[in-house]
Amino acid sequence: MPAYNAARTLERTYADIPHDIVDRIILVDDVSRDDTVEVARQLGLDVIIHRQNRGYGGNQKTCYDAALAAGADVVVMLHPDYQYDATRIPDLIAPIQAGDKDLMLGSRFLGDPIAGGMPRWKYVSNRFLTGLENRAFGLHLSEYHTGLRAYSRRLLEAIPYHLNSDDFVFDQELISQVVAAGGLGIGEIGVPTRYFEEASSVGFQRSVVYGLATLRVVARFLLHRIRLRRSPKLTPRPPAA
Ligand SMILES: Nc1nc2c(ncn2[C@@H]2O[C@H](COP(=O)(O)OP(=O)(O)O)[C@@H](O)[C@H]2O)c(=O)[nH]1
Ligand SMILES: [Mg+2]
Repeated sequence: MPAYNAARTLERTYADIPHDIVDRIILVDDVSRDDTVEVARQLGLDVIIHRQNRGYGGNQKTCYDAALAAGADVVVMLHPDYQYDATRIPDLIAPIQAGDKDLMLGSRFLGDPIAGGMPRWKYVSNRFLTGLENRAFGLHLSEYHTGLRAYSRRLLEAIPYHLNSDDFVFDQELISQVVAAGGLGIGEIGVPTRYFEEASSVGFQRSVVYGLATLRVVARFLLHRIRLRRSPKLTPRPPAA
């Protein structure tokens, strides 16, 4: 769980995690201004604290490093803001456990995001970016912007995610890396949409920045694929000896 000011939602999020199949819960705190760390410790989570705020992508880098070091076979990324239904984790990871997929996304767009409270402007921009990314990446996903994802160990070992942005666009860069690597299966399951005050801090201005950064990810991917400009980010790591 990449956490930033999640004290008010962490306990609820934690309670929904299926503890029979999740061996370990790692929370990385990105210098929250609330009691996220205290709540996480009370719940018995493995807490890692950033000394400086690094952003959402920088937070995930620490999360995945820690999960790989802990020996994880399957890694689930879950926002601690109770926006995503953690009870769906078994269904989310089943295709990875079966060896069929390496990346699984919990998609709100297989249901009705507007009925779940997604603001209309977020719905429209999500649809637009998703359409564009599908065409560029040659995929048929229903959304790219979810906060519930699962990865196989071999994916995280192959993808040079440390080279990615420390900001929100990290998530989009990672998907472009998975496509560029080839041979990694991508799938999705439907999850409910939940919007409420604590679940969403990203406003219009940051969303525009995020949208433009996503366009840059797509452009970089296309230039790399037609071999006009090679990107180190999109070059998989060699397997560990
Ligand atoms: N590390 C870090 N995480 C952040 C920051 N801002 C938001 N987040 C996290 O990023 C995730 C998505 O942010 P959120 O406000 O829920 O976005 P939205 O649900 O898409 O509107 C949440 O889990 C937040 O805790 C930040 O400045 N640093
Ligand atoms: Mg949220």
